[in-house]
Amino acid sequence: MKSKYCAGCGIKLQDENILNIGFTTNLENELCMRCFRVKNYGEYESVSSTIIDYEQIIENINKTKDLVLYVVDILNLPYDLEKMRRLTNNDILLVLNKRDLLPLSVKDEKIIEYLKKRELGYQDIIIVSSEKNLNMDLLLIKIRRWQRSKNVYVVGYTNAGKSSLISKFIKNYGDGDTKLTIAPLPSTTLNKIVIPINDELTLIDTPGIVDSSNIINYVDRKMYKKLNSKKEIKAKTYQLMPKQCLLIGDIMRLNYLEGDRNSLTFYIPNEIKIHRCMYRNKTMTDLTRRCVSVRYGEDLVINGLGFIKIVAECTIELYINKDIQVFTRKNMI
Ligand SMILES: Nc1nc2c(ncn2[C@@H]2O[C@H](COP(=O)(O)OP(=O)(O)OP(=O)(O)O)[C@@H](O)[C@H]2O)c(=O)[nH]1
Ligand SMILES: [Mg+2]
Repeated sequence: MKSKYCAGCGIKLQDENILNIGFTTNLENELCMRCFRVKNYGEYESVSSTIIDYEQIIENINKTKDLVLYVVDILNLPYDLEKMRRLTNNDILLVLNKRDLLPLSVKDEKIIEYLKKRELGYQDIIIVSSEKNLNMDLLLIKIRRWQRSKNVYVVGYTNAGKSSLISKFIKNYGDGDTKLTIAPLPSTTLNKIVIPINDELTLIDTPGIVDSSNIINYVDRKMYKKLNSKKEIKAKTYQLMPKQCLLIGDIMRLNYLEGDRNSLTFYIPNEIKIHRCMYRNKTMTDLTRRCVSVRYGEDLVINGLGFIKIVAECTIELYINKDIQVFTRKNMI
C-alpha cells in the first residue's frame, strides 16, 4: 500500500505501534493521533526533534533555485540572523512574523531600516502577523516579484509561525481549508508538507530548526502558552539603581550591579509578571549566575522570552537556567 502522510505535521502514518510517532487507529484518517489531539483537545505532546533531518531539507532546497521565505519571530530575532544566508544561495525573503506582539507605536520602517543596516544579504525584509492577517498582500506581492517557479519554501526556527503563515495564505489566496497543525510547543511540523495555494503558488512547509538555547525547551506546558502570548505587549519600564533587583516570573532574577540610574524597558509577554525584590532576598540565586556588560543603547535579549531595552551603560547580574542564551545587540526600537 502507498505510504500516507499526516496532513497536520507531515509524518508518515502508521497503525502498528501506538508508542511511535505517526500512529493512527485507521490509515484512512488524515491526521496522526498527536495532531488529532492538538487540534481537538489542545493537548500538546512533545516529539524528539532528532527525527528531523534538517540538513536533508536544506540539501533539497539547494537542488532547486526556488525562493525561500525565512520566517522569524520578531520578538525573538535569533542571534545568528544571517544563518539562513549561509545555508543556501537561493533568493531569500526575511519575514518577521508576530508583529501583533510589539506595541502599535513601534514603527515597522524603523525595524526594517535597523535590519537593512546589518547587511544580512536577504533579498527583502517584510513585517507580518499571521495571527492578525497583517501585510499578507504585501508579502504576496514580494513573493511574486522574487519567485522563480511555483514552489516557495518556508523555513525558520521552530515556533516562528511558519505553519500559521501558510494557513493564512490558504485562507486568503487558496480555496482549500487548512489542516496544518499549529501549536505553541517546539517541533510541531515534522516533515516537509507541500501545499498548493493556487495555480501560481505552492508553499512548502518545513519542520523548524530546533534551538536548544531557547527558553521554550526548559519550561512546562503552562509556560508554553504564556510564552506564546497572543496579546500586544505592554512595555514595562523600571528605573534601576545599583543593588536593586527584579524577579521576572520564576524564570530569572536580574540584579542591577553597576552603572548610573538607568531605565530598563521590558518587551516580554504580559503574562510573565515582574516584581521588585530586596537585594538581600536570595530568591533564584541557586540558578546559574551570569554577568553581562551592556553598552550605551543596547538591548538585552533572553532567547525565547523577549528583550529588555536599556538606555545607559551598565553591568547586570542575571540568575537564569544555564542553557538559555542571553546576548546584547543595538536597541531594536
Ligand atoms: N502572536 C502571534 N502568535 C503567532 C503568530 N503566528 C504564529 N503564532 C503562534 O506561534 C506558535 C507557533 O506557531 P506554528 O505555526 O506552529 O509555528 P511553526 O513555525 O510552524 O513551528 P514548527 O512547526 O514547530 O517549526 C503558535 O502558538 C501560534 O499560534 C503571530 O503572527 N502572532
Ligand atoms: Mg509548523
